[in-house]
Parts: sequence; structure tokens; C-alpha cells
Amino acid sequence: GHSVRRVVVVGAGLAGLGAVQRLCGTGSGSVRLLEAAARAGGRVCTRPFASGLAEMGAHWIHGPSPGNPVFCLATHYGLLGPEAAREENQQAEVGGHPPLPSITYGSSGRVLSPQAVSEARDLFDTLLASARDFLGVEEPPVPSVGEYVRAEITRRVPALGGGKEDARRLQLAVLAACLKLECCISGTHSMDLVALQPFGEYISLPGLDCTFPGGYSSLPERILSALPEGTVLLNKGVRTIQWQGSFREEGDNARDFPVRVECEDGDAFLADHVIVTVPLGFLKEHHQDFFQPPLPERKVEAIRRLGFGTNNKIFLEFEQPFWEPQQQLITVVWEDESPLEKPSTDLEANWFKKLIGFVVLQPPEQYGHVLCGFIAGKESEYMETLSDSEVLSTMTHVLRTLTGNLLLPAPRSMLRSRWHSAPYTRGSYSYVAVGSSGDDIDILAQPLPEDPKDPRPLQLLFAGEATHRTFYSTTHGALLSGWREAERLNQLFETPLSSEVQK
Ligand code: 6YU
Repeated sequence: GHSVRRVVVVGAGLAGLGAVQRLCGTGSGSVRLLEAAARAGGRVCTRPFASGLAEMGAHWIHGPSPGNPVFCLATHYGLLGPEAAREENQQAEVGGHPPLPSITYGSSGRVLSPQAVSEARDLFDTLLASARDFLGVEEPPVPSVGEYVRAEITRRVPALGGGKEDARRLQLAVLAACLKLECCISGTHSMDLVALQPFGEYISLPGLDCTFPGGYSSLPERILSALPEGTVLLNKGVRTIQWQGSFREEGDNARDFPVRVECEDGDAFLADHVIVTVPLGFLKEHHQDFFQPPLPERKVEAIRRLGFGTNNKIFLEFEQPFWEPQQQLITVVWEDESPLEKPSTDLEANWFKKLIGFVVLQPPEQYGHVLCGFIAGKESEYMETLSDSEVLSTMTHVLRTLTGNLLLPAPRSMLRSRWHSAPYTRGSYSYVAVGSSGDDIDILAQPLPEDPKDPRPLQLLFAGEATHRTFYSTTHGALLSGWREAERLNQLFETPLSSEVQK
């Protein structure tokens, strides 16, 4: 008879949890999930803050509608509020930019004219939409989204702001702010790093983005609690994965395993199959020592070419709000900036200018008076090196400048994410960088060994947000990738074990 197949899953984010959920459901093997951190969830990470919660990682369900598996699972578990369940909510087509009531402050300490701001934003949205039209085009005009958008802005400069100098300057400043927002969305330092040709391959689903009233972490926690006892081992960082080997359990010569997973604490797990869900940022840094033998060159090149940048959040709690109750978004424009000029590289002096603004956490009865700021790129990584008090005092200074109120009280408390320094993540999420394409995502996702006739197939499988060609950088992309690899194994398990039975 055949012995039970052993599967090890590395990483307990939504990809890893999703994979284990699917594998355990079939009862066809023994499954272990190894997680380096002291908690499951990975880049889904809710923490207590002020009188409520703070999402350090994933914030929204992007496109909460029936085609989104995170939305479906969260609905099934009863984790969403009544708003998200409404039919109208699920059908709204917003292309990833929900139209929240907002106010825009300029660096001269005044509120900017909503008309001027929306004029520039509409132009930017048009340009960005046209940047998605190069999918399948043989020769895109320029390599990156940033260069494309700038070229289009340059063409329109004479007409900007009705041709009046001051109005034109303001239009350019708002466009510069739009580019920074796009850096947060793409998780990159600059849109000049994001490839133009494959930009349209990312799919946004319909539905008005929604949050989890009980925290995003309620989703991984629910998945976790349904798994058989002992499946998940926390504080179990994996150091190396040896594959193409022949490993035997001590005192058991009957079976040998192709894969051996060694943990940082010296524990080792033998397996037939390993699903690797560690973030692309971790792979970029460690793939060389992490896999023995090393990954094939094709895979290494895909890991190197694909982009993985930083987007962080800064939560500020205030005694009293300085914004109006209906405002949900506070955006920031540095009025002397232009997308047509080189951005400053003096991080120490100017890092805070990369901050795009703040989301107001709603409702205040639950969260307190809390703003959530977003900042991407190298400036964000520089912010991670500063102390809490340095960040807090810089934020206070910025808000005083923007509101023109030099007496604005400092925030009562502050909490920020530090995804670039996180040793098991090394950034926030993936993007398709200049020099790479969607094919690299598929190469990254391909199981090993490559030879489909290998007698020991599917030793290494790859899941995680960066392996999903159309939903990369999202929780639903991560979950689907985990399901995909579990299904791949389940299909293998359904076919007769011809080679093993003969042993
Ligand atoms: C979404 C959102 N959102 C903001 C911020 C971040 C992300 N995302 P995991 O990392 O979860 O799991 C891997 C595990 O492996 C982890 O637990 C490690 O500890 C462990 N591990 C590593 N090494 C190990 C080792 N050696 N041994 C053992 N274990 C090890 N997604 O849907 N909505 O609002 C946001 C946001 C600040 C950081 C997000 C959002 C991304 C998701 O969080 C992320 O994709 C998944 O959680 C990843 O799950 P996973 O399992 O793959 O890895 C055109 C075009 C544009 C394209 N982009 C547009 C979309 C915009 C994306 N927006 C995101 C925005 C926010 C605000």
C-alpha cells in the first residue's frame, strides 16, 4: 500500500492558510504549516490602536463582489458590515479609486480649490486609464508608466489651468501628488519603475472597497481556527529547503523523501511536497541560500526582475479632530512640485513630502479621532529608520504647515508600519517592474522540478500574491494562489501512485 503524502507549507499568510485549508479538506495527506512569526496572517495584520484597531498591512477588500474570493469567504464567515453586503455596493465600478468625500491641503497652508484639484485628478485618471491600453502592444512608446504619464502631461502643459501661470503650476503640483498616490497603490518608489506594457494586466474587480469591522485579521484567524489541531507551527522560521534529495526519517528505512525543510531552530521536516508562500521580498534577499540546490536560472531571473516595493502607514490619534465629520480623506499637495522636475533625493530633508495624505478612520466612536497616512518608496524606507518621536514631530510639523495652524496640537499617539525592515517580508507588495512582464509572474509560479515526467513531481510549489498574474498585490490574489497550488497537489493525489506503489 502507499503511505500518506507529506506536505509542508511555508508561510501562514492568506496564501499559505488558503493552501492548507484546501489540502486539509481532502484528507489525502499530512499537512504542516510553518510560520516564522509568532502569529498567522502575514501582511494581514490588525493591531489595537487608540480606542479601536489599526490595519498595519492590507486595508480594504479591493473590489468586494462575487468574483472576489476574499469577499465571499468574509461574507460566509459573517465578518463584514451591512454596507458591504448591499447589492449596489458590489456593482459599483470605481476602477480602484473610491470617490470619498475629501479635502486637499496645500503646502502654503490653505485648502485648495476642489475644482482645481478635481480637474487635475480627472486628467491624471484619464492618462492612467490610457496607460492600461498597451497590453499586447509590440513596441510601447516608453518603458514605464511614469515616463508615459509625464510625456502626456508635457504635451498638455500649454493648456493646463486654462493657460494661466499660477493655475498651471497648481495643476502640475496636483499631478505630482497623483503620481505619489499611484506609487502607494503600486507599492513602488517611482512610477518610472513600473512597466508600461503589462500595466493593463492587473484586473480591478467591481465593488466599493470595504474594510473589516472586526479587523482584517479576523479572516486569517477564522481560517486558522478551522484547521486540525497541530497543523500550524508558529515561531518556526525556515532556514533552507533541500530538494531533489533522498531523505529518510531516523529509524524508518521504508520511505525516502525528496525534500527536507530545515528550520532556524534546527528542527527538520521531511516532505514529498513543499508549498513556498514567502514574500517576493524575502525571496529576493534569500533565494540563493534558501534553496539547495539553488533555483533554476529562469526562476532566479524572474525573482530578480519583478518589482517589490514599500508602502507604509502612519496612524495618528488626535484628542480632537481638526477636520470636519463628513471628511473621509485628507490629501496633501506640495505646491512647488511638478511631475516634470526631478524629485529631491535628500531623504533626510524631504522624506515627508512623499506622504500622500490621510484616510480618516470611520466611525470615530469606534476608532477615536484617527488619521491613517500612506507613504511609499525610498522615503518610506527612510521613515522606518527614524524613531517614533522623530516621525511624530515631523508629522506634527507637516500638519501645522498644511493647515496653516501653527498651534495645532500634536497627535496624542502614533503607530506606523515598517514593512521594509520586516525580516520575513522586506517590503510591501509586488509590481511588474520595467524589464519584466506577466510571464515572469507565471515563471515564478511554476512548480519544480520543471520536467513534467520527473518521477518525483511537484517537490516545490510556489504561491503568494506575487505569483498571481492578474491579482498580484492583493489579498484575493494571495488566497487564490494558495488554493491553486493546493488544487495542483490534490489532482496529483487523485491520480494513482504508480511509481510509489512499485517501490
Ligand atoms: C489588499 C489592501 N493594502 C497595504 C500594505 C501591505 C499590503 N495589501 P504574506 O506576507 O501575508 O505571508 C507570507 C508569510 O510567510 C508571512 O507570514 C511570513 O512571516 C512568512 N515567512 C516568510 N519567510 C519565512 C520563513 N523563512 N519561514 C517561515 N515563514 C516565513 N491587499 O487586498 N487590500 O488594501 C492592501 C496593503 C501596507 C503591506 C497590502 C493589500 C497586500 C496584501 O496584504 C498581500 O498581497 C497579501 O496579504 C499577501 O499574502 P501572502 O500570503 O502572499 O504573503 C494597475 C496595477 C496596480 C497593481 N496594484 C493595485 C492593487 C493595490 C494593492 N493595494 C494595496 C493596498 C493596501 C493599502
